Amino acid sequence: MSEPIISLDVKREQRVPPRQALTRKWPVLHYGPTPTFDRTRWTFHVFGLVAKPWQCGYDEFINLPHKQLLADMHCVTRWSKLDNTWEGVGTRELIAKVELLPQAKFVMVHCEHGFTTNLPLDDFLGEDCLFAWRHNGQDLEPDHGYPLRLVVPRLYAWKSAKWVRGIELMEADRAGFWESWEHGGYHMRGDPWREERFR
Ligand SMILES: Nc1nc2c(c(=O)[nH]1)N[C@H]1C(S)=C(S)[C@@H](COP(=O)(O)O)O[C@H]1N2
Ligand SMILES: [Mo]
Repeated sequence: MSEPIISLDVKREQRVPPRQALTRKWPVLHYGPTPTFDRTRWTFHVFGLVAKPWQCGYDEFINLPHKQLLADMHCVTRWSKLDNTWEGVGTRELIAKVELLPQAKFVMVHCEHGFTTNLPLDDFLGEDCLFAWRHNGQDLEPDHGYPLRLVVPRLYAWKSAKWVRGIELMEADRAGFWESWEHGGYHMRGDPWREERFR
């Protein structure tokens, strides 16, 4: 496998965004129960503004070309965990499987139990964004997103959705779970360096 991608945040002189505190432990944070995983029934879907929807099973997904990443993680509840190594499939690698329609500008990430999160397509396609199932050399614990989570290191960690099952390409932005007014009105983009916590 090639050398790990180093997220741009890791190269900053000051690595902790405003009003964040470092943690060495790895907190578990999510809404609802941790889902169970049935490898034979798991599917991943790419749909919305693509020329043709695409889907695959778990073995096919994890056999797409891998990449490694070194990145920091910043939760909007004010903890930051530095120096995580992740292994998985780059978001660009996945998108290469479909033909995006030119109107596609935003992504809705769809997860188990109906959890969703939205982000701009350009952020989703960062070179440091991947769908991961390994962290610091081990398979992820189910609580941290096994069998598959998204990692978008340059946005607050609620965009790094756990237990991902598909993505939807959209023309207009739409609020996901934490972004909805009902669940707090978290920011549509969520850049920790600009403290985009709420909208
Ligand atoms: N499916 C799902 N993914 C989620 C969440 C969630 O509620 N559901 N919470 C997010 C939040 S707020 C954070 S900080 C990170 C935490 O990841 P961790 O539990 O592995 O530390 O997961 C994100 N991914
Ligand atoms: Mo979070």
